[in-house]
Amino acid sequence: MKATPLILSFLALTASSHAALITAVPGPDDQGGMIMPMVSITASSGPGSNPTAGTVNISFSPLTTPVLQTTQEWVPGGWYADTAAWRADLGSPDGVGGTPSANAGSGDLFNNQYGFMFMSMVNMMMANVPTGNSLAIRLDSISSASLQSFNYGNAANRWDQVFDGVNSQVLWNGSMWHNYFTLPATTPGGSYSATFEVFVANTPFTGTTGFAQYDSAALTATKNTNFTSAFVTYNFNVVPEPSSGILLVTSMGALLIRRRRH
Ligand SMILES: [Cu+2]
Repeated sequence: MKATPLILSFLALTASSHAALITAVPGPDDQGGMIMPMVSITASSGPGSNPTAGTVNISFSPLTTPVLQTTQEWVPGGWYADTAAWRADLGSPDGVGGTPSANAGSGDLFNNQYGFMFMSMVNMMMANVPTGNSLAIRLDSISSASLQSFNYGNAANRWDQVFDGVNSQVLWNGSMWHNYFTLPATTPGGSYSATFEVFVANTPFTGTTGFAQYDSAALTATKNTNFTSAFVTYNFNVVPEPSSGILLVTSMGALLIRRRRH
């Protein structure tokens, strides 16, 4: 068997995915599903109450570890509008997956399977967030300064960096919030993590940027020390990218095996 038809078949396979504009950043449904820590408050004043003291709890037992990947890996052939706020970070480099130069970006790896979620179910003995207070999330530690986080809003064309360094924080309105995490395209394979503290802040939520508030009032909000806080660690994996040479050999090998079986 000559190699030429194999190479032609391989080229035909790689060209079969056609480039297309994608109007939303790939989300948990594209990435393998949501993974959500459940935040609640218990208080001696009882479930459903407006408590003056209590404990923040986080229930979290993830079965899988999210993988940060490129847009091309989530949606082969996809690219973003040149005006999309996330295009410069998440867009593929010029020509990759058919990405036009005007729509190109730095090809960051990303994932937003993790989503903070607050519950106040009375029959599960959960109390409410105290009136005039709000929940807050503070970045406690991070394995790499390159692991960045963003608040995304599709309709508002919003892609705002949040948790810009250890001790940076947001106020959170308790709605399910799937903030994005990114790493540069050149990130080596391995494990990455970020640990957050969830606490009750002395400040009401007044945000206009979605479920998270990160204006100066939010960044300087103080803890209501009558409530014990809780911590959660998000773990991520980056799968080392095989060189294109290895990819070619593997694909040709797979083709060869398939042909021999027929
Ligand atoms: Cu969710």
